[in-house]
Amino acid sequence: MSKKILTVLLGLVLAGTASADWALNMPEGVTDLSQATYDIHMLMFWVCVAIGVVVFGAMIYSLFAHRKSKGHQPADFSHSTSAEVIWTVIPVVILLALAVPAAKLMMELEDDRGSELSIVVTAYQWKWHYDYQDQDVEFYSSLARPSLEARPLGAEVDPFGVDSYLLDVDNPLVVPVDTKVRLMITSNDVLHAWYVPELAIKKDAIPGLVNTTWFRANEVGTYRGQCAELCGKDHGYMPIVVEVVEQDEYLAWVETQTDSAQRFAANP
Ligand SMILES: [Cu+2]
Repeated sequence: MSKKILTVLLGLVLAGTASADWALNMPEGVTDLSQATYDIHMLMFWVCVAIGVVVFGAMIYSLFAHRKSKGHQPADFSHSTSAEVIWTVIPVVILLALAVPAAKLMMELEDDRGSELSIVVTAYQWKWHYDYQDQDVEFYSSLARPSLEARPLGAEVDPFGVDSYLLDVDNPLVVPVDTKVRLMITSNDVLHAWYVPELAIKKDAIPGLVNTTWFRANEVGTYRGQCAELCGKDHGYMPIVVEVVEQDEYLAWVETQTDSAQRFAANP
């Protein structure tokens, strides 16, 4: 029996090492605000750890040091004003100390002034549409073909052989690095949510309403996300891919996009 348990545990450990980018915590991300979000998350985590150590430490110490078998008698008071003041004041002070940096960061997250590029993001069942303002660029972004072909039950394509299975799209969102990008997020049908962890953005896409958010990516790279609001049967099949590229690469990409748009307009 114990051999069986050991085998199961070993299997679990090996399964963990097999998935390379397995992680417990939230990512630090690639924007200043994602780093700030991570830092405040860790600050609150360690405050909670400290509170846990003090509370459970006092409790466990009391249980052992004042146990009945040592001859201790229970106290019989029913009210203590000083204890009530202490257990009210200490949490209030801790909460206020945490609320100040949290509120400051929330305000920064909402401050989309001075953005250099604006993109309207519209969610559909089950894909995304990106419309670059001030540029003649707009396109749909849906699940990439290899994932699409491997998706059905009994498909001939093996999902394990597909790169970034269910996390890849045909047309990624392309943005320049070190640029303040404003996203205006809405929906054409039901509730969706635009969620990219590395950018620290999770914003609801609501029909009839425009939610605004922004990011400035510090690093060139590919950042993946998913729809984060249950939106129907293909909710799990509308991933998000953001390609952050160098400025000149971005301009070249815009050029190709407008070229193909013009060609299509001339000869649909
Ligand atoms: Cu959705």
